[in-house]
Amino acid sequence: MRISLKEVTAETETAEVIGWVHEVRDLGGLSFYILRDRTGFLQATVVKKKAPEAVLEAAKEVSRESVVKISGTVKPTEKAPGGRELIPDSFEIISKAETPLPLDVSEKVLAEVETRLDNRYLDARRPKVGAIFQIRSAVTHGINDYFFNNGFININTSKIVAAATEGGTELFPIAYFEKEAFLNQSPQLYKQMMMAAGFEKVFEIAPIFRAEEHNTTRHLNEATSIDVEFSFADHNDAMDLLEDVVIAAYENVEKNCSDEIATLGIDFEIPKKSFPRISYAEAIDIAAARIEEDIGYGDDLSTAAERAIGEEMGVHYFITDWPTAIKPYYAMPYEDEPEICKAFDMMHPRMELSSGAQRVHQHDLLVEQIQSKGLSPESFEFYLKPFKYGMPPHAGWGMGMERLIMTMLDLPNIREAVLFPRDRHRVTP
Ligand code: ATP
Ligand code: AMO
Repeated sequence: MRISLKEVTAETETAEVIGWVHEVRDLGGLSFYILRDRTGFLQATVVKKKAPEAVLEAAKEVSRESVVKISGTVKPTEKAPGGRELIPDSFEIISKAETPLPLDVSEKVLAEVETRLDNRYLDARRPKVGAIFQIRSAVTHGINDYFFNNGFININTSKIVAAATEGGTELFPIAYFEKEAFLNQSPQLYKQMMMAAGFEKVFEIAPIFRAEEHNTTRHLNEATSIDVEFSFADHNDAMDLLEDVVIAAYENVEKNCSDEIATLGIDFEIPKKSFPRISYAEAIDIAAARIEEDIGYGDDLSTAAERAIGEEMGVHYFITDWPTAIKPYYAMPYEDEPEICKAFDMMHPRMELSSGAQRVHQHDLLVEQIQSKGLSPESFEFYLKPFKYGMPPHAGWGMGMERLIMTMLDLPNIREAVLFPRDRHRVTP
């Protein structure tokens, strides 16, 4: 029976394995085949004078990245990776790889990102790339577990919608029979409507679509958003929950991905509660003192400003109490100071990771806020109606999965954190 390469140890007597041929080294009388699967490497050693004829034939014919099935005896040796080698009795080429390869999987230095993404199936064979997606899977698992263990209901909302939710970024229009329709920028309106439905605590991990014009290393046109909404909660509860979810994600990676962390060679530290919280006004003061740029109260935080504040604040921190004017209409203004709202961003020195807020739950105030953003309440009718028939107070946030992974693993480009990125120039593979 086939076992994984990691399961073959120096104590194993015989083994049958299937893997890709990562490297071939022919020393004349001896040849080495470094096999690879998702669990690791194993050296198969063919001694020309001793090997059966059929083994010699297959070994001669095989090319790198072919899939092979080898069975034989295992011997301990200091000279091979993992302290053992496999001496084949049988060597079968299951699927031969053509030469030359579009991308050299064994090369230590990664190729250009475009070449890698064009050949993602080969790129993802590299242990360093595979490790990112094993870790991403553990992050999803840890976050799902956290939500399920804490009474949240998993929901799925439509990605085909009739209106924008997040002002600012552009929408992707789609051909939808006779109607005007778009790809959803955020499940914002739908998760809030489920508060009116009495679901109390909901979450969704799903794609969001944003027609970001520019190609940057932290924007995608299709991203994965971790969205949450819960009732009888304010912005402080939402920030507490966000801290717990981020920590749960890191903890699950630490628990299950020690090999992958070692493969990536990164420092991995679980963030500690509580993340510092500063107001927007304090953040502006920090930025103004540190950067050349002219920056004042009421301005959006530029990338340079975010960096400067990050230097002062450390790895994860919150910026709270934003001017109502620069946050979306659904953010709740303070009763006694309505020009400031109960919105927050969770930051990392490299970028924003999440935005959230306590929401406006009063129908008339919401209409007013929609109008004050220059939007028309008529186009939000389906959203506004639930606010007339018993909408509880509620809060929530959205966090970009790729940005979480990118900052967790110190990846230089957000494209590294998604299997098949969509950007301005890329819709394939
Ligand atoms: P989000 O848009 O999801 O809130 P973000 O990190 O994109 O998150 P923004 O408020 O859009 O945050 O942008 C923060 C700053 O980053 C902007 O002031 C701008 O300087 C820069 N920026 C944002 N989007 C782009 C872009 N598409 N291209 C270049 N720079 C951008
Ligand atoms: P916001 O627009 O800030 O808020 O988005 C939330 C988070 O989603 C991620 N994100 C992106 N990641 C990669 N590429 C993009 N183009 C992109 N756009 C957004 C970021 C960002 O912090 N409805 C609110 C959330 C809420 O209040 O619940 C919203 O969408 O990590």
